[in-house]
Amino acid sequence: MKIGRKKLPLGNKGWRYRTAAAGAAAMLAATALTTGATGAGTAASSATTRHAAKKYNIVLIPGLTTDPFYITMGVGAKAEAAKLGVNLIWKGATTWSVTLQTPIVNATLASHPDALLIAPTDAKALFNPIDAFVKSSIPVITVDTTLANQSILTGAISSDNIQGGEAAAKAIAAAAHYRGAVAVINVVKGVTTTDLRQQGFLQQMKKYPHMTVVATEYDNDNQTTAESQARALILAHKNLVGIFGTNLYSAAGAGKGVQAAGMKGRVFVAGYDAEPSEVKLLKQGVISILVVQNPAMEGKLGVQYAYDALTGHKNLIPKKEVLLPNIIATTQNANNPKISKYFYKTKL
Ligand code: T6T
Repeated sequence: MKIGRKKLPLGNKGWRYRTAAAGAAAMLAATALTTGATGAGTAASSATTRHAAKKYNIVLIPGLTTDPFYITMGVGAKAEAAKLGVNLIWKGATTWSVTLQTPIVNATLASHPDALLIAPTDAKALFNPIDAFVKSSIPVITVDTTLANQSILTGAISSDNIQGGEAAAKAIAAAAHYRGAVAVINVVKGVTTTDLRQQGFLQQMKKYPHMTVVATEYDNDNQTTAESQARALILAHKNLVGIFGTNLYSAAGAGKGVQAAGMKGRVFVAGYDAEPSEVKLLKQGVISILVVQNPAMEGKLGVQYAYDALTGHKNLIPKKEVLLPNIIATTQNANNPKISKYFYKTKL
């Protein structure tokens, strides 16, 4: 799957291509960068050259710094930053926490970066801290999670979370022959990505008259909690046939819980993301499907859009949130390099 600068996925509405004018502007910028050293150029290209001479500081604040999903995003962002000649500063809390992320965001504003890329840990609570950047004329682009009110943002990039939730529901339903009880293990309410995944899952489940959703748990992004919740769900619901773990920790915990209870093949796990322990459970058949995202591309596009905003090419940034397609990994295709190349990295 190739997602370049020309072809951009936009929500469920298909793809939007950059216009010829936008493409020409991008080429002009690229030319200006290369011709700048020789001193050639028109007024437009010399303006771009002036911009390019400045080493921009772009800060990336992930949901948490220890999560392979965000680490993979950081890898993509760093590579793009190196290509464009900007500094990428990576900082954040080591756990998913509004209380810990907020002061980091505030301290970042005090350091006056040129642009901010951020995965807000809450759709509403982070609005004011982010708005303070916008009020200081610092462009903000959300990556992965976003704000409930996106009007202040320069750009937003995520995955198709509704589609991912639906795919999880379809996989569990098919494995269980469209009968039985299912449960969701989610992170915490108020997170745009995981709220939408749950929504997609629940709306798809409604289509199966012989299936019921018996519980929705919240693990606060803690794998051990998710594992205990999975074990408790198995004990409480004798007809349980599936669990949907809406992110990496929820899915890995659900898988471990099912494995520990000896319920592999009877309780099907559909999960999100693809760090090594989840991939191992997938290959063992404990997890049936993983909805894998493309965080490296999210990081790459985030840096590109920040650069576009800083170099006078805001017109190149899609106005609507960009939703990247998911990759569906299954026990059967997990060793296929076309799928496994999307599995997450654990080091920046
Ligand atoms: O699933 C990703 C991310 O998309 C979500 O917003 C939060 O959880 C993860 O980082 C995985 O742990």
